[in-house]
Amino acid sequence: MDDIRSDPQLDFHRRLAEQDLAALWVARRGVDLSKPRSDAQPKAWLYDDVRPRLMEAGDLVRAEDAFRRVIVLENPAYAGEMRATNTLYAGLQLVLPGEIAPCHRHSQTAVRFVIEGEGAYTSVDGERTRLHPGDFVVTPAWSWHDHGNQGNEPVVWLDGLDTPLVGFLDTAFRETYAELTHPVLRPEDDAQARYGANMLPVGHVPQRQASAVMNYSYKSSRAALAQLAPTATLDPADGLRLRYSDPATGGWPSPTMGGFLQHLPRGFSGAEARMTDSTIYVCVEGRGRTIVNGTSFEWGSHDVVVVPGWLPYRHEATDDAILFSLSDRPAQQALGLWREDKGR
Ligand code: GTQ
Repeated sequence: MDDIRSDPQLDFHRRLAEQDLAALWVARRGVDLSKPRSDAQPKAWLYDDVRPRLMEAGDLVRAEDAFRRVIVLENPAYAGEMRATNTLYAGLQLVLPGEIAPCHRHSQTAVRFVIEGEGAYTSVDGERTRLHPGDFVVTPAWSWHDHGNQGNEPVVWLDGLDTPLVGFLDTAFRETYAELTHPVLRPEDDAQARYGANMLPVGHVPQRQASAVMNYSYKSSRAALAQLAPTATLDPADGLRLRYSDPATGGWPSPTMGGFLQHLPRGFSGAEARMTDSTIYVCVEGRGRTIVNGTSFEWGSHDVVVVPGWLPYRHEATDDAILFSLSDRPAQQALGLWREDKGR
């Protein structure tokens, strides 16, 4: 009976394919449509393993020639695709003393989290900000930006870009600036004074979908966590977790990517949770592990862990720990798609 039935069906499917058509009930057979299943794999990179490669790159290419001297963190599920998660790109960028990463702009948004080194700046549309370890910096979509290291030690930061998402939407544009650097148009950290002091210029109207401030200093974010930690009510899964916000709107620092800084007290053993946003964690201080879908990833300072969307994760801290993270939650929330499951 089966053969008699399947033969006409096979012929039907072949004829559909010839007309660029397909039968939905066949394509979806056996697929669990009840929840997301990311192709991305949970993955960790230890800084001690990656840093030597980054320094090798420093010997091999100059920042000016490479445009951006970055070692990309590629999810093994997307080999060759420059994706850390389904939607996010991540890389470690090195700028050596005296170097300049030339000015350009693109429709992708970039966020930076400074890993090590003093003496570098980044410039956004002619305003510079000095980078210190732990600073969270936003380079809005289509803003001119260059980076320079005027100090005497290597400076490394994590770049997070929405490149895979922007690519998926076929909205990638890029332009190179005519000069190596953008002219300086405003005093250093002007935005910090105008927007970052819990005040706003009277009549301020946001000019673009990006944070009014460029640089969220580790000094102030870390101080907030330190002040709150002793009395904070901890989230069972995420401990004390704060998000970086645009002071002019209260919203996310960019339409596509959000940033977080969290404190997990020594001995913290988190409840399991899952969220639809895909998250890239960087340990800033302390030690611990994150168990993602049953696999345990140990982390210490500067190590990176990727948690794909909707995979169960839980954090444990063996020392007082500070974790930075970035995710695509703003994009998901803007589209009304974001969900979390904290088992409550
Ligand atoms: O600093 O502008 O890691 O354009 C990848 C692409 C950094 C940047 C990256 C970029 C940049």
